[in-house]
Amino acid sequence: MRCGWALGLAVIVAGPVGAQSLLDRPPNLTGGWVAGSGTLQFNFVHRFERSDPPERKISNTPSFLMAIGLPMRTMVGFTYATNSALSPRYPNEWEFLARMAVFSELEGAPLDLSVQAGYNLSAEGFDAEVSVAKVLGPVRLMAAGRSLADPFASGRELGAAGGIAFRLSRFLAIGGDLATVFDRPAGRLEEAAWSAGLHVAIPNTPHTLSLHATNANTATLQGMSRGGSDTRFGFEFTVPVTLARYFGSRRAGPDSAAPAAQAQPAGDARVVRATMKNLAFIPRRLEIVAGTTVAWKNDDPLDHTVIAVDKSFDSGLIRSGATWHRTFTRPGTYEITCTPHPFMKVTVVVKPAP
Ligand SMILES: [Cu+2]
Repeated sequence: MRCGWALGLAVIVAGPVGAQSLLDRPPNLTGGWVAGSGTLQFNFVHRFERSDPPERKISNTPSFLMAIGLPMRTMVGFTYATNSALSPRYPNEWEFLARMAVFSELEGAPLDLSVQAGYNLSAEGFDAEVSVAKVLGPVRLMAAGRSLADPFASGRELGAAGGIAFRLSRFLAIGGDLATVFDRPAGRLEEAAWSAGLHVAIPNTPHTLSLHATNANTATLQGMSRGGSDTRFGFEFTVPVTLARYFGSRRAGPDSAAPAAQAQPAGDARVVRATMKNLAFIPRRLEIVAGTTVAWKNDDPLDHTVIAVDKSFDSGLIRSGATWHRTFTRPGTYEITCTPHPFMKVTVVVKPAP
């Protein structure tokens, strides 16, 4: 199949679970997700391929991503794949990467824009990607442009990718993508890369699971851009580990990229909307005037609470998808946390009404 100029249309599922959720992206696109600040992210991709008869040998291709979320919506880490076919005689593929979500729809930008740069030891060169994503109802659309080191020569290759994911429910999404490099040298066996998957959020956990089919091999930028002639079946499992809970909780502090939300201008509707997402209150600091109602929506696939540290109020369990309101009538500073996740913190500063 020759897909010379095929340029994917990228779409993935919009959703409550957040950027590192597999419900927000198809199997071979990152969607520009970054781990939350202070979160160690471990993603495990495992793919299987069966050889022709009579052997029918099953070959496994695992890719492990280990990354740490930093402030400013930045993440650094590596992907390691043990059965890479990217470069002859180099089955252990390492990619060291840094990714930044420059603009985020969650924080008011019209779309998500992310950049990634890294070095692939197997291709012996630098790879980079710029990706955009846009949520349209239950759909998240995504497109990416890539500049890749050529693992067979000293040149560079430009590529593009796109995908679609569609949110069927809070716990279920389907997604697919297409990626290719342009001007592939004649005689190269590789094809456009494709994937299709069913993605599940495991209820009451921060984990998501992808069950998918693809002709791509490893989960590096290189691996996701190059398809083969065989279809592989596999899964991905995501494990965010919130390190912030093991360090002084105060240090989790306001995310410098997330300005404190301001109270609505005076009027009847003094309601400030906030969310609980990716095991964090967003925003982490609210400044309001007395009489303002804060509406916290639980956008995670698990239950949270909104409880004052001094126990002066307690929402009780707020189910996934539910919203809880509280009107703050007395000026003061309220330190708030979540009972099952005490590392979640939000500060509400209530100023006297003018
Ligand atoms: Cu919680």
